[in-house]
Amino acid sequence: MTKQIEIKVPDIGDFSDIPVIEVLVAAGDVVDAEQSLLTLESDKATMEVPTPVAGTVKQVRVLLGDTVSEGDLVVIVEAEDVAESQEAESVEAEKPEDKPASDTRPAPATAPAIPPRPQALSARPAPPSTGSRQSPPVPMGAGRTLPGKSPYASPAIRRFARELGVDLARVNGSSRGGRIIREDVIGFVKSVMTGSAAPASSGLGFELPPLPKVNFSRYGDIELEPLSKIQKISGSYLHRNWVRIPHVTQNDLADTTDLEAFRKDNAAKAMEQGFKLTPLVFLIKASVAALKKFPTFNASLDESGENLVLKKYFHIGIAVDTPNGLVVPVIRDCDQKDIFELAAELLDISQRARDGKLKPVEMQGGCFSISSLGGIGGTSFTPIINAPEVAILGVSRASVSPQWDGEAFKPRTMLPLSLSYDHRVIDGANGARFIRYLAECLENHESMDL
Ligand code: CAO
Repeated sequence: MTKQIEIKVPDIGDFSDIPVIEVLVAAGDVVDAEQSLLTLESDKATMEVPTPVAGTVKQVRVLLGDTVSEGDLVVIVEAEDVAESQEAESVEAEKPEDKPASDTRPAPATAPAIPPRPQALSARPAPPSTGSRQSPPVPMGAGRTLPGKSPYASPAIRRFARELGVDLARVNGSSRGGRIIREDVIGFVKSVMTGSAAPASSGLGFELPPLPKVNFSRYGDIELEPLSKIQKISGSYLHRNWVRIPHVTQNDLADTTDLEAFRKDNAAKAMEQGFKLTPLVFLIKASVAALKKFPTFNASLDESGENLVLKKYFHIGIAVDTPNGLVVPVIRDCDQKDIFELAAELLDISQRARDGKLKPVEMQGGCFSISSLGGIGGTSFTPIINAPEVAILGVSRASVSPQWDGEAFKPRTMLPLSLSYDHRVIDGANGARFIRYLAECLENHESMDL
């Protein structure tokens, strides 16, 4: 048998007109006995109003921000399996026609998602009828817990967070005074699932303050554009790599005047085969030569962080800019391919990357990556290491500039190179040696196995 039970604000001491700071249920919700329905907050304390019975919420008679006092009707619950003894205590909820003349609150025919705002809720009503059932309020403590000491959240939110395994210390509260509400916990879980939340315990020896929450529409028109799936995935990996790897970026210039002449001489041959011969294939070859000379660059730290895994193969990842974001397909065995084979493969993977047709396996197993922005411009940048690799080469746009040859300034084509390396594995001197050697390979292209 079911009965409608009025839940009223219980004895809350000497307080009246207390703001409702959380409405934890809506019409139609199924609630357990002792489940919190509302959170009230006075200047001195925060407390919850639980339901004494399990059942279904029929009406919620308050809205967020309303003020209530002892005895105010706040929720009507249709109780299940009410025992005989309890039935005696419970009363049926007032039907609209039964309502006293003073109560002008509209009673919806069906339970609305957002109930009509009750009138005169702040006016002290008659004492609770004997038929109403109350559980004592659940205080949060004599005063609020200040943000920064421990998370400021109601017991219901703490329970909700516990159920989801969320550490409230990591959640930013968006409500008044930094209080954490249900939406904050849900937002946090979403950000963890999409990889945009900070790591649980950074283990980095420092904690960062949260990013500011800004309502940009206060300053002008805006529109929301969701990040692509690739952006979300690569964004979290880039963030991880940037934060977890101590990067150093070493810049250098390679004189590619002679190489450019050689490239142009061979451009027609490449075009006959249907692809362009860009500087990138020579950079792949120079990288292979430098990796052979400096094996610690062709390595990864193992899981313990105590050993280097030295690789005997030369698979080079190429950062490709696609309409959906950055991807890094890997060209395998670059030491065994000539510049024409590399150019053909480069065209193939960059086309398929842009068409979203790369297989996951084609983006795995790289030893070292190249990010070339030379087709666009720039003079230098800091590429982010593609873990578990330990170094990455950034390439900017070559330009002709006067270079002093000991006797005179000569116009030379200079290619800017930026090498980021993992300083846990590679020291600064070797970083400088690696990029200089790579530049010399480009400057003396005959020395390379093209
Ligand atoms: N200096 C001067 N010119 C250069 C150059 C350089 N370093 N590198 C390329 N060029 C020229 C090419 O020769 C080509 O000239 P033509 O049109 O006259 O033939 C033009 O620039 C365009 O080259 P490209 O970009 O199409 O070809 P590529 O082989 O250099 O690069 C690819 C291929 C797939 C790597 C590139 O298209 C790309 O996506 N680059 C972006 C990578 C990226 O986003 N990196 C950032 C990662 S971090 O967010």
